[in-house]
Amino acid sequence: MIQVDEAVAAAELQRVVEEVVSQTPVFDVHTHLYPPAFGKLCLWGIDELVNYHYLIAEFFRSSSVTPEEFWAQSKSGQADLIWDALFVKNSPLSEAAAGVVTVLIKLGLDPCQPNLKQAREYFASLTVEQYTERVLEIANISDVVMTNDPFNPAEKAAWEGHSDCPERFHRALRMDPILNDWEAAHAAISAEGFHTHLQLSPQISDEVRRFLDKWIARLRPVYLAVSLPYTFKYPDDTPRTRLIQEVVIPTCREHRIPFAMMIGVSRQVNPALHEAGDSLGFADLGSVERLCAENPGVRFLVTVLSRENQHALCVAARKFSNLMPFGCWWFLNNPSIVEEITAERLELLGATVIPQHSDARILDQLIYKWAHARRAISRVLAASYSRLIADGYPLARKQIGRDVARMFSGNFRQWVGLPAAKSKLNSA
Ligand code: RAT
Ligand code: ZN
Repeated sequence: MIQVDEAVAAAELQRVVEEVVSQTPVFDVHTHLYPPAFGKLCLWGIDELVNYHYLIAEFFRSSSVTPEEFWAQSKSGQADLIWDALFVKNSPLSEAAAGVVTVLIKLGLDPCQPNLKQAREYFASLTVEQYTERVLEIANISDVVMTNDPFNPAEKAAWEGHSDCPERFHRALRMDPILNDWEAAHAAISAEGFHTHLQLSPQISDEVRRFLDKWIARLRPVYLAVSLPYTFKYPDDTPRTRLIQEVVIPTCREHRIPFAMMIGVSRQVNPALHEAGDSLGFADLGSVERLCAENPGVRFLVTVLSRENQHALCVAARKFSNLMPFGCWWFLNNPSIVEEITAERLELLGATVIPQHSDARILDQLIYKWAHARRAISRVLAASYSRLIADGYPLARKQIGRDVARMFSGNFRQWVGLPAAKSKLNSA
């Protein structure tokens, strides 16, 4: 029973919510980061930060440099071009550009320099180990989930060389080729000594399961993951449906690992932009509902890329308690859309969601992605609580702490079977 004398006053609400949100550590459930021991796979520093593919796409809108000319440059040459076009000759208004400004300011650097000299000197003075600790501390992140792709030769070599990974860098087994390009997956899996064939059969499914079992033993992943096109349909008569039914779902069941689906990509609509050339489309969320209905014992983590799919995802989650919506993905990770989606989720699902993930590819991005996410989430939470207070509800600070801790780490920990985190917050 809440005592009225511990209730948060309306005038204090925004400040209290911001304080709780900034002090609550985050478990970042989807990133593309690696710990320092992974060498070249671990991306950090100003040249990587400015070369983020979100910024590369924006660069071509503000420069007459062609993609061919751009890709012919060295990484630092590319960063110089982007800095000049997006930060010197233009104001950094977009979310990806504003993010770089946030990172520089939080590190004590000047975001208005005419070139990258100052920033390069700063990063040259640090080790990646020191910097990793610093970033996780500034961003107040307890844990991150990596994206571990056994079909990527560099990643495969890293795991075969050393599987030493700090516990706070959790693994996620990404299996896009298996579900999106069976021909390529078959070639890679058979090259590892498994007896697969292009023509699927129960024996081939068993071999693919053995391949996944091997990688599960090596990575101990918190979930299996795939990015699916917006045309994804389940069931259909492609190898994907059969592989979901005969390989992925039984593997998730046996190992008690959730299945994460990221749905809505339209790959390479402009291949000249390389990684920056993907777009999105509206997906059929009836497919998600059918999977959840058929497999009540399997937990699904789902994020969708189209803004127009967000409401249907919330409604699906109301019907299926084995469905956990997560994050505002990629083109949705902009403050106005994060606020809109978070409000929609709170209204339809309360605190039973994972409001955001960073998708950081470069370590430094954790600083801005989480500073901006915390700002957007605080606004939406404060608005929801203020309506309760206006109606006479005595809201306690510890309730705010409990809700935020749940959304920032508790829901995910529970979903993937990790023990609850010890609270660092004084919730009184
Ligand atoms: O957000 C991104 O950086 C995308 O390029 C993708 O990596 C996406 O997040 C994915 O995991 O496929
Ligand atoms: Zn991603």
